[in-house]
Amino acid sequence: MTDRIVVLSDVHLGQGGSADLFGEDDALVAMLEQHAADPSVRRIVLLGDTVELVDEQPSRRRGSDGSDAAVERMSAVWRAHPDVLQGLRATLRAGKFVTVVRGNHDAELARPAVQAALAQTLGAPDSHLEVVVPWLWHVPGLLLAEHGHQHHDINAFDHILTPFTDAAHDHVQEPFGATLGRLHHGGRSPALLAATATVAAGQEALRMVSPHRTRSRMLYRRDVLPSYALDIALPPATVDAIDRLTEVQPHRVVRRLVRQLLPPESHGGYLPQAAGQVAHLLQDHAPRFLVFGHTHAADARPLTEGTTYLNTGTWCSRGPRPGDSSLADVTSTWVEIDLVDEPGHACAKVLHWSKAGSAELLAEVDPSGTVHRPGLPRSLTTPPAGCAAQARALD
Ligand SMILES: [Mn+2]
Repeated sequence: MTDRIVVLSDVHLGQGGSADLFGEDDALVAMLEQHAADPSVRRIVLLGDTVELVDEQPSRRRGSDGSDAAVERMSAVWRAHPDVLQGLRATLRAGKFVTVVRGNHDAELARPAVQAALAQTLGAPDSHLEVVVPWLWHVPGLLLAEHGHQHHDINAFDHILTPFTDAAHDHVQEPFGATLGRLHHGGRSPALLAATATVAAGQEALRMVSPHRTRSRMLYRRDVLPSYALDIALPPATVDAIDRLTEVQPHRVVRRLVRQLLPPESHGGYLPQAAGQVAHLLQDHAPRFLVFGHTHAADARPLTEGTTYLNTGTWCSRGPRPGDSSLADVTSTWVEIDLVDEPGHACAKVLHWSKAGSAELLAEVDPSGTVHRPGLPRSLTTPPAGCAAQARALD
């Protein structure tokens, strides 16, 4: 029988109200119900940014507050989306494994109190629930999955496995991207925004070259990464190389900032590019699939011989930027990976949940690694007038 892994990400479940990016409760619940009832499905993976724990309101100070506040934010999320919570509980009750991977918007899941609250809310203790994978989720030969923000120069953490800024672990680092997001929500004039952002980027660049950061990065690589690598069945030298690949340099932050101040453009190409570098670093350990979220651009692209880039896309209202995906620019997407006999011949699909309430195929990866794009699903080929941009991005 087929052993299917379902991966979705970037649900961005918020606290309701106008700032909440998620409004597809009924669709997501229907999609979860379909998978809970499917005997082929073994596991659901929530690949980061599942709950929105970053508050972009300008009134908030930079840096996170205590565990109690983070737990309260998550409780407010479940109060705003009770059906989704019930859908996840029902998935576990149906005997499916559920794995939660941290993203940059739910980095506070690193706090033990927030993890415990999530486990309790979902109905744990339950041996089928895995909270929380801090960075890489590895099934040797088959897949290596991560949220993807470590490859994004404004959203990478200095130490993703221990994202705290103090010894007592009271404060979780906030990536520079969240600071920029807050500036954009502040209602500043373009000129004032540019000036404020430039000052913030200068401060960030100084922080990056500080002796304190240099030393903490060195200690992290020496004391934390090697045992983690063994835990996830990868060679320590490989995990160290992936960590160095994601190390942010000050000039990249400044370059990003300049682009940020210009009109929006396609920017998601960095992730398939980083995936290619990761595949190269993995060498003989390269699995069939490297799976990411974060860019909100559902995708399937061949990387190297035998390894394919997959992106789960998003379920929130902030869809992909034009050109970021080689498929359609749509939301409500996910990835399915089917292990039929051995990992080397696994297949994958990228799917979209249609407005009519059914799964539609966006791309398929066959056992030889060839990516097939069947063309736009019927529900997407006749967009209403004014929505032509939605149907543009097939190559
Ligand atoms: Mn993200």
